[in-house]
Amino acid sequence: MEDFLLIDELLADEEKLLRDNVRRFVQAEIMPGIAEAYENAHFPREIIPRLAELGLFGMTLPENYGGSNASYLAYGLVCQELERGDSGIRSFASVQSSLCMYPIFAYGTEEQKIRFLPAMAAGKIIGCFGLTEADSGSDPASMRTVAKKVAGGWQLTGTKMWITNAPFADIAIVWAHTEEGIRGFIVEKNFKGFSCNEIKHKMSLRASATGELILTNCFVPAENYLPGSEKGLAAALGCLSQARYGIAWGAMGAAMACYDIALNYAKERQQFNKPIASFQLIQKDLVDMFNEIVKAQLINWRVGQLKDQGKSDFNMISLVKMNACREALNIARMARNILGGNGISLEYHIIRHMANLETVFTYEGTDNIHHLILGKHITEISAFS
Ligand code: TGC
Ligand code: FAD
Repeated sequence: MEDFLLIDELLADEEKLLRDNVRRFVQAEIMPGIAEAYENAHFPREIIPRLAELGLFGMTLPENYGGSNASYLAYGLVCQELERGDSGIRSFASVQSSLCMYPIFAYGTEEQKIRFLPAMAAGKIIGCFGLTEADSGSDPASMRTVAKKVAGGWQLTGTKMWITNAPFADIAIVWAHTEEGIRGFIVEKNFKGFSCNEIKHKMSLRASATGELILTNCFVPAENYLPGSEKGLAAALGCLSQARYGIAWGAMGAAMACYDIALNYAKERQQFNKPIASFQLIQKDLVDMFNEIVKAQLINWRVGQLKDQGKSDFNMISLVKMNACREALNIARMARNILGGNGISLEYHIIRHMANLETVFTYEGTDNIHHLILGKHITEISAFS
């Protein structure tokens, strides 16, 4: 995908350097094995130390917590390049950084930050984020998991569903109802009454491990409570804003991969004794894909710039997540069609991106939910229920 509107001129040298390093890493160390990992429904855990070495976990956090004070533009570019490889690889990094390290940094005690963040930045402690339940997805306020105050801490009971990284996570950021409202807890995998079942038979995000968390009178010591989560549901949703921002860039990474494959294929594939790229209807499809990628790159960049200036809000992030996921899914579908029968083979990667993007369209707030978040913003009327 060419830099049609010279976005590189809007990026700092260190942002471009990091982007190019991650792009090379994905090309050299992810692409060779990703089709097989996807087919075998396997997350390649051997890449975790390499992602840590590249400094990709908690990169926007201060250095004393294992981060590198990187910009949110840099974080967006990293998500774009990881997802140009596979949405499952980017999801792993999103959850570790935005959904697990971020709440400890934003809502945790100094002890929790020192204990967990540097180890998570090094990839030595892996996190997962337990908000969704089987009967509570778009409406997390209706969650049933409860945390009861007991001597020395809390007793958590409930289940969480569709939790990325859960099958091998060391800690889970679990959200539960308390008498004062929804609060966040750091639940460690060896806590009594805490277990996880892996979710099998996914036909999307197969190179990502997903699980169900089961908490049965699970004791969580007081020192594992996130005091800053007293904002209630807003605390959990604040983590989502972090992840959703990265997803807007990531989904476009998958879209760029699909566009590049389709453009090169269309210039090579001969039908009726000429390249299919010479047919008007194919050129129309390629231009429509190109057009949406160029537009998404600009709004993603602007929201990243505003986020770095502390001027972004969750409505802006809803818009870029909604736009990117919808357009990336359309682009993947159009690219799959350009490849004809070859488009359904994992060998050409597009069908894997297309299936993955169905998850990305749904998680972190479905397309409908982001329409309603923005609907509430422009009309000042909540239409969720
Ligand atoms: P509502 O009254 O709208 O909001 C309650 C309070 O929260 C505040 N708020 C936010 N704060 C920060 N960031 C956001 N994104 C926020 N959205 C809302 C809001 O200002 C309010 O604050 P206050 O101070 O007035 O109390 O609550 P509602 O129940 O009417 O609607 C909220 C709704 C529907 C927008 C929210 O529940 C929602 O976003 N639902 C979608 C659930 C979702 O996105 N789940 C994702 C789970 S995690 C996941 O999928 C990880 S996938 C792996 C990966 O990321 O790679
Ligand atoms: P529902 O909320 O039941 O929605 C079903 C349909 O109804 C959707 O089309 C939705 O848009 C629509 N709908 C719902 N409410 C409304 C409304 N008010 N108006 C109009 N339409 C509406 N969650 C986590 O907490 N942590 C994770 O790590 C995580 N990882 C995930 C990984 C994968 C692979 C998947 C598939 C999901 C993951 N999720 C995770 C869960 C994800 O966030 C939820 O699936 C998502 O929030 C949607 O909730 P739901 O699946 O219950 O669908």
